[in-house]
Amino acid sequence: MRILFLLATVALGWAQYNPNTRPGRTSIVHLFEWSWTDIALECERYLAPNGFGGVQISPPSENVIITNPWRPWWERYQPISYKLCSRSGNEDEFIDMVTRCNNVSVHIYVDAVINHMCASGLGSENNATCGSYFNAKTRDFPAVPYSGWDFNDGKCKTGSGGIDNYGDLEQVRDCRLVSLLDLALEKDYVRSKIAEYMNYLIDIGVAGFRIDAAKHMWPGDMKAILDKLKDLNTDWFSLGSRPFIYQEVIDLGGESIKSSEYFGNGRVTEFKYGAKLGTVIRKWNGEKMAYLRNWGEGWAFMPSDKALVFVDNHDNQRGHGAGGASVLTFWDPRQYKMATGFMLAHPYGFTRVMSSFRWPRYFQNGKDINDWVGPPSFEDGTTKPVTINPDTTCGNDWVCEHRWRQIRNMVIFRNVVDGQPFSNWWDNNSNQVAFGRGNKGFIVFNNDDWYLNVTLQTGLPAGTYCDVISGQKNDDYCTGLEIDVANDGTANFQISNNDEDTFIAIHVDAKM
Ligand code: AAO
Repeated sequence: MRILFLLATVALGWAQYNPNTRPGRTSIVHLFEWSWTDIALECERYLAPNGFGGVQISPPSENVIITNPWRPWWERYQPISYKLCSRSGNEDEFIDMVTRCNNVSVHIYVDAVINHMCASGLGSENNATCGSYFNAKTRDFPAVPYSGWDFNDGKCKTGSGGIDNYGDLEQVRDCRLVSLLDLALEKDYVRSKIAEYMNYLIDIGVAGFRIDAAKHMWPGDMKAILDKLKDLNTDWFSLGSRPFIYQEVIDLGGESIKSSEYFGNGRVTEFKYGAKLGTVIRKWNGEKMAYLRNWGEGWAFMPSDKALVFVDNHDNQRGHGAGGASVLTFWDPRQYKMATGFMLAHPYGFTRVMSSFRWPRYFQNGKDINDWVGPPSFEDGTTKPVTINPDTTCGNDWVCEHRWRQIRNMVIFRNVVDGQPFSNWWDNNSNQVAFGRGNKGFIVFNNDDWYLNVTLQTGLPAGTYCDVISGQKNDDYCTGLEIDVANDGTANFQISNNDEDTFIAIHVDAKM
């Protein structure tokens, strides 16, 4: 009995770090602002066949409708209730998406906005996406229900009621983040309402949660909520599986709150990753790719098995949140592909690929004044569908980075090399670097302003391999460069700094 109990607690503690992706599928993609209908289709037609493990979706809960500015993407971070209707679709569509994605082993990860409700100044003149009545001024959210007792108004000690100083951890957790009504998470009633919402999603079949604004919640309060969560739905997950938890905590150093305070609850977003990788690929501050030799914990990042990593996210690709100007996005495609390729080849962390929409970016005094613009939509505010072009890219201003050949093929690369050690590092002491993953894959980058021509130990079995960056192996045919690995495992690589993509990746599943 005692052993059983021990086993159960060990399993419980561990499972929260486990992404619950199907074995051999090692990445998820954030389909930012996609509709549930489009995500269901994408799971079936693209994500499953290409080895994606899951999808992070935009918040599914009811939110306030903001009309000034017109339907900003960020209205979805202002909940009104935990009913499932939003710009992405209604409850039936949500259930259909989760079912269809799970049926092809692509799992759904919900962005859970549980730290707060909407902005404090909104009143009954405002509408919400399911039509629920609310009045933020009187703290009235009858569709949950929450009332004045359920917020931290009395607990926050700043004069403004908001967070004025990120150096003061009590403010960060007890006061309002950008004026959003801060829930009193020490109350069992509030915890239970949130757990009820999350358990409903678990029953539908979701595999885990991104915990929005986790830094603004006391780790112990969050643990109390997580302890109320059920195991995953056994229609798709093995008995006793726990929801995957990754917490949005921005810790670039220099503030009082540390990522490590949250490790007891699950994984944590490693924001240093994208900020630093962007700096290196851009060659800012004297950085060079040769320094990536000890990438990961060697760069003072959190332990790999606690980290959720990404090149950019929906905030910092448009100047929100943190990371700064160094963060690479689809707007710099050549460098972005290199950064994403590096991330997906490197063993550190659990990887999330970003998939964006295009907006009319417009800088004034260094700030993008259109950083609020919502997803491609019709005049009435309905989100436009993701159309697919004959060349498999997306239309209607959906960027679909996850469909770019180089990125999609690196998602597959990561699956092929899963579990293999980081090996055979080489660099030219500048921006030409290479490394392998055991005897399964090898990647070479040329981010210098000159030609690369070098013979390297790849660790791979002898044979001819198809480069999955310039092309890919289709049946017996390679549409890109071919690389010959000799009997001793060495191969010659040549990359011009003027090539469309200045990196080459080969793996055993693309052997001719
Ligand atoms: C909108 C309006 C606001 C308005 C509000 C209410 O923009 O003007 O007051 O409505 O009417 C999103 C949008 C917000 C939006 C909100 C609600 O981004 O603009 O507000 O929806 O609609 C902090 C949080 C982090 C948060 C991030 C945006 O810690 O949790 O801000 N991200 C999540 C979501 C995000 C969402 C929310 C949370 C809210 O991903 O989409 O907001 O649900 C420092 C701190 C960070 C802090 C940043 C930004 O960062 O460390 O914790 O993030 O500041 O305030 C250097 C430092 C770095 C520092 C950075 C920026 O890089 O090293 O630490 O500078 O100063």
